[in-house]
Amino acid sequence: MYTLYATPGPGNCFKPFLALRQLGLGMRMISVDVLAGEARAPRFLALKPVGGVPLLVTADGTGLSGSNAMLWPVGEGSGLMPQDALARAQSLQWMFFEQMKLEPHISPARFFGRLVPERGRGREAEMAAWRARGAAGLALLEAHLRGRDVMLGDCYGITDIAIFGYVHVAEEAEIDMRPFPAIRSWIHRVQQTPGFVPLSAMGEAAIPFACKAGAD
Ligand SMILES: N[C@@H](CCC(=O)N[C@@H](CS)C(=O)NCC(=O)O)C(=O)O
Repeated sequence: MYTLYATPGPGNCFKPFLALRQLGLGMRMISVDVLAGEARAPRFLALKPVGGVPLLVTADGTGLSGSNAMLWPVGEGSGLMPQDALARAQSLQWMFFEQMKLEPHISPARFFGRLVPERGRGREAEMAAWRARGAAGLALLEAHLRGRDVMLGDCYGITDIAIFGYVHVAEEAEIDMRPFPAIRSWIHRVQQTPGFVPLSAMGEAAIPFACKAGAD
């Protein structure tokens, strides 16, 4: 049984959630209110010293940071895993790409533009820069996905999940997706994979962090 500390909303939190759901693995989700500062509260930092969500705690009590890193133990032994050393290296290559070229730009543009617009006021220049950098990353992804059904090899897997987390909500960051037809088709294919659940499903069965134990 895994415990996932996450906020329903961020693509980073959705990645392990989607993988756990698609594999039918036991999961208890604790909802952390990042806007209220819960991901920086002493009680949370005792679990994850670097702060922030998501945090995945394995059955033996090991805490894991890094949404893409979480996909490895969750996927191990399943058909979602890249099979050989080269494929694993390629998977890591795309996960690092996601954390450098996509997530740091799509995430804040979506957060300040769509999710919490009152915090985005006065940040128009930054927003434009995030959108431009996000679009530049998506152009590289578009070139990779042209002529492919999935990110790597012939099978949907953890690399697709890592990339999907933010790419499927790039429109919510007000990034124009019209120049990226291969990405749009791939998003549709991911949404048809067995056991797929949308990001909105994260709110359904979550236990609020504030109710899990005593107040700080
Ligand atoms: N690289 C990390 C990024 C984690 C991250 O930036 N988390 C954000 C939400 S997406 C957060 O918790 N922000 C609030 C905070 O750090 O207090 C990952 O992939 O998990």
